[in-house]
Amino acid sequence: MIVYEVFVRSFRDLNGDGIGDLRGILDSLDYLEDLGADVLWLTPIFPSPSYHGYDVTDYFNVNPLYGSLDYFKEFMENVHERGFKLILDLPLNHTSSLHRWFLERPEYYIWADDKTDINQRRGWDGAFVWHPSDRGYYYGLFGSCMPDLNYSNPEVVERALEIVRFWTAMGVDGFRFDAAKHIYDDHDKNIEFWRKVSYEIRSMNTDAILVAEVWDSPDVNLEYSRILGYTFNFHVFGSLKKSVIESNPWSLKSALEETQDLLVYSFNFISNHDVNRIASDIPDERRRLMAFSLLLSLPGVPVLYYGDELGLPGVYDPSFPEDVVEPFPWYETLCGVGQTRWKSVRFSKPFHGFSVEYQSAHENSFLKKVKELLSFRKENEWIEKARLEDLKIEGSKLSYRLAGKEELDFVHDFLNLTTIVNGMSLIR
Ligand code: ACG
Repeated sequence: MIVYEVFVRSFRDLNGDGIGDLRGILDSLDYLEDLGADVLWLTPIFPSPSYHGYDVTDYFNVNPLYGSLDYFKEFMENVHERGFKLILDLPLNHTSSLHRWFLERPEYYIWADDKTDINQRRGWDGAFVWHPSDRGYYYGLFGSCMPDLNYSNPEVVERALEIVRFWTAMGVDGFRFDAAKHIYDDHDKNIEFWRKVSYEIRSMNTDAILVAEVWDSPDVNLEYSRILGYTFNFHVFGSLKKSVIESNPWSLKSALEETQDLLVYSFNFISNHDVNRIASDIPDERRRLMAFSLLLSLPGVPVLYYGDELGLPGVYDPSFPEDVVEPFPWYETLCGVGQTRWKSVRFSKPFHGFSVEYQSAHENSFLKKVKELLSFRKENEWIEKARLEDLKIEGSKLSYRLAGKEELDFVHDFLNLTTIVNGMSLIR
C-alpha cells in the first residue's frame, strides 16, 4: 500500500466553485495512479461548518460542497474499479457545536458540575477545555466549536457503532480514527472502546484498514495497533526528520529501535495537515529526497501528504493552520479546470515551478525524482511487512537489512545524502 492523504477542499475542483470535491478526486486518479498511490485517505467528507471538516454536523451524509451521499456511492465504485482503496477520516471524539445532538441531546456531551475546575488546560498547549454556554460549561478538548461526546453514556457508544456500520456497509475500505486516545480520559477504557469498534467493523469486513491517530509513546501506540491494525508512527516521523536535518543517523536509529515491534503496523509519514510541510522543514531538495527515500525504505505503510511530491512549502501555525492546506497547484497560473481556489496562497505561489503542469514537463523536476523513489517501493511491496535486521551506524551511515519475501541491504548516508540498496543508488 502507498497511502495518499487528500485534503479534500484543496485538491481538485470539478464543479467550478473553487472548492475541491469528490468528482475532482475521481478526475485525478490518473495522476495518483501514475504517482504510485493506491490508497486514498480523504480528510473528513461529512457536512461541517469549517474548512477542515473535523467538526461534523451529520455523520450519515456528505458535505454538499464535496458531493452527495448518492454520488459518494458512485464515486466509491469508480475508485474501486480503478484499483484504489478508500479510507475515511472519522472524528468520533467530538462533534460540531452545530450538530443537532448538541442542542437536542445534552446527555450526549460532558457538562461541568460543582467540583469541576473550569480553568483546566489542555496538556500540550495550555488551551482552555471547558467552555461557557447558557446551559453551563461543557468540555471541548479541541475548542468551543467541537464539544466532546460523552462516551460514558452507552447510547453514545451505540451511535458511534452505527456510524462505522453505516460506512462499512456502504463499502469503504477503512477509517482513520481521529484523536483516538481522547475518547475517554482513561487509557484502558479507550482500548476497550476501540476493541468494540474494531470488532464491529471486522465482522462486516475482515480486511478493513483501520488506523488510529495517537500522538503518544511507542508502547501506547503499540496497544492501539494491536487492536485496530495500524497507528501513525509519530516517533519515526520526528526522528527521521531530525536525522535528515542534522545529518546524524542516531535519532532515527533510536526511533527504529524503540518502535521495533510497531514498524509493520505503522503508517509512516514525513508531514501531514497538522505539521509543517516537509519542504519547509527541509528546503534543500537533495536533503528532502533523502527523507522520501527513508520513508519509502521502511517497513510499514508509507503515507504521502498531498502536494509534498511537488515540494510545496507550508509552515504550520496553530492559530492559522490553513497555510499547510493550500490549493494543490495543477497549473503554474493557479487557474484552470480542476484548480481549487478557495483561499489565497502564501506558500504555493504561481509561477514558482510547483505545479503538476510545470513539473510533468521538466525531466529533472522534484516530482519526477519522487516518482522514481515511489516506483522502487511499488516494485518492492513486500517491504511493508519486512523484518528490519542488523540495524547499525558507521559514522554518518545507517545500515540495515530488510528481510521478507526477498532481502535488501540499505545504507543511508546522512552526510552525503545517498541511499544505496544492494549496492545501487536509489536517489538520482
Ligand atoms: C487531530 C487531527 C487534527 C484535528 C483534530 C481535532 C485532531 O489530525 O487535524 O484538528 O479533530 C493532539 C491530538 C491529536 C490532534 C492534534 C492536533 N490531531 O492528540 O489527535 O492535537 C502532544 C500531545 C498530542 C497532541 C500534540 C499536538 O501529546 O496529543 O495531538 O501534542 O501538537 C512529542 C510527544 C507528543 C507531543 C508531540 C508534540 O512527539 O511525544 O506527546 O504531542 O511531541 O508536542 C482540527 C483541525 C485543526 C484545528 C482543530 C480545532 O485540523 O486545524 O485547529 O481541529
